[in-house]
This record gives sequence, structure tokens and C-alpha cells, in this order.
Amino acid sequence: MGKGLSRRELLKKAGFGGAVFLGGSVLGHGVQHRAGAAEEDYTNPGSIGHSVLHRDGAPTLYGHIHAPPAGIGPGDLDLHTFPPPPDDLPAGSERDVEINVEERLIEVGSGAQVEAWTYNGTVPGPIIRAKEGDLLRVHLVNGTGNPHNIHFHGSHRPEHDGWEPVPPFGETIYEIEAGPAGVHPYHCHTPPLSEHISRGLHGMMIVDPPGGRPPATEVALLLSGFSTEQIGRNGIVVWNGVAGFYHNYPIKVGAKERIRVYLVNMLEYEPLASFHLHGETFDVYPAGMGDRPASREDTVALAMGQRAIVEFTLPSVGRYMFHPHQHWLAERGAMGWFAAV
Ligand SMILES: [Cu+2]
Repeated sequence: MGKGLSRRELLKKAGFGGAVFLGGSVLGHGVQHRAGAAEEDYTNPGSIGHSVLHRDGAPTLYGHIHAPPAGIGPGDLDLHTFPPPPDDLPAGSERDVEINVEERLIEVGSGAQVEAWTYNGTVPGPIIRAKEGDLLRVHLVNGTGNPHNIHFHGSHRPEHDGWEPVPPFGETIYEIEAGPAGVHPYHCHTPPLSEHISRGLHGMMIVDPPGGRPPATEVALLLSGFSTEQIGRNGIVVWNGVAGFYHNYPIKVGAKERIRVYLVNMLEYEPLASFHLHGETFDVYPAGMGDRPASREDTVALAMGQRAIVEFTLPSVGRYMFHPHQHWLAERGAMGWFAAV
């Protein structure tokens, strides 16, 4: 990842395809809109599950306090929504990872700007992907006037655990053996941790088993929040850094195709969060580990730092809502949709 690129440049640079967002003004399942005929457009921002209308005839916006910033549009979160696919390097390869800690003023919701601390300019930081047994050589450059560092979850030698502060404008190299296969968070571990994490210093690492995973459409969803009201309280709660994004721009996936979602909870100041899917159940692999699911659910609870891979197939074309089942979190920006097409 380049140094000094804006969020938008970083997102554009990646150029991952997969999401197509359509406009229009229709309701959820093709019910006639009072203003005219509805089309079978299940990716439409602003549409709702069925034709509930306000007294003035406008469709209700489904429970979220925060909309995405006006300057962010369809496709702008692709870099965070769709993980980079596994590459062809054999397990045991050495991988160089460049991480720069940068201070950025970022807009995380409509009219909500945050003085963020970032890894490589974005919140969350880049998705790191490796195979079990790879050696990650993580070069951390602290380009700020505050101490920071980077700590990975999973297995590694204790001397590279990342809890020691890297001083202002200092740098260091961590050598992390990628593993075990699963999905693991990384985050700053400099006190006070709650502030360093909630101001943006967190991200996701995907570790593939040596033989890879079965084919699926892969999606990454990292839950976090920003203390926009007062320290210690999440005024805004986000999937992948932007409030209301997946509410306005549903994640487009194929009906009847296997979907694999990498979930990570990095939400400070909340004892518990969760991922709840409407309309279908999913297999749960806690921490993304193991080759058989631990359970079948439609809601998986995630304490801070916990994560899971969930896999499901959406049986028919339509819109499937997802959100934390702690609804005060969903309403602060964490409501979203999958659009199966
Ligand atoms: Cu920090």
C-alpha cells in the first residue's frame, strides 16, 4: 500500500470488481410504488422490505441514524468489502507488509468528521491475506507524534507480539508466522488501547489453510465505532468504516451461490455485538478455524476481539438485511443489506 494516498485513491487503486449498485426508486419485492410501477431491482438504495409508507407517501428509511457521507458512493468500499483473493505463492512464503501509521481527518458518516489514527490512511486498515505458515515481515512506520504499534491475534513468537510502543516517528519490523488458518484482527496495542483502537487503528488478517478454502463469493465485514459524542461512547457504529454504507449500497452477491463472510468485531466500549442475517441461516466457524462448522445460526454473538467465518447460500433473488442484533448499534450506522441477484 502506498504512503500518502487518500482513502479514495487507495480504494480506487485496488480495483476489485464484484459490486454493482443500481439506482432507482422501488420497494423491496416489486410491490407497486404509489408513484409508479416497481421493477425487480433488489440493490436499490432507499428501498425497504415491503411497502410501508409514511403518511406523506414517502417510503420509510429503515432504522439508521447515520447515512454515509455525500462524497462516498457505490463501489468506494470495495477494497474493504471484498478481500483480495488468495495468490499462487506456496505456503511458507515470505511476505513483506508495509504499514504506515498516519493521522487523517476522515468523514465516517454524513456530516461526521473524525480525527482518525489510521494504518495506511484508511479505517479499517488494509486486509492482510496469507497462507498458514507464511512469514509476514511487517514494517511499521509511525509517522505521527504519538507512540503506536501493531499487535496481531493468532499464533506467533512472543518477542514479536507488538505490545511495546513504537515511539513518535519511529519504526520497527515484526516477524509474524501467519496462523492458525482463520480470520484474525490486528490492532494498535498502545495505552489507552480503547482510544487507539476506536480512533481507527485496527484491521483484519485472513489466513488460508494450505489447501485453500472451497470456492465462494467472499465478503469482509469489520465492525467498529467512533466516539463522536463523548469518549467512551460510540456515536457512530460502522461496518468497514463508513456509517450506513451497506444500507444505501447493498452488497451484491449471487443467489444460490456460496457466500463466505469474514466477520471481525473491533467495537470498543460495548460488551457484546453480533451479526444477524435475515431470511437465511449460516454455518459458523469461530475465529474462522476448523474445517467443520461449530453451529448453524442466524445470529452469532461476538465479544470485542472475537471473529468468525459464516457461510450461507441465499436461495432466491431478493434483499436480505444484516445488522448487529443490539439494535442501538444497528441504528447508529450498522444496518446493511445483501442483494442476491
Ligand atoms: Cu496507537
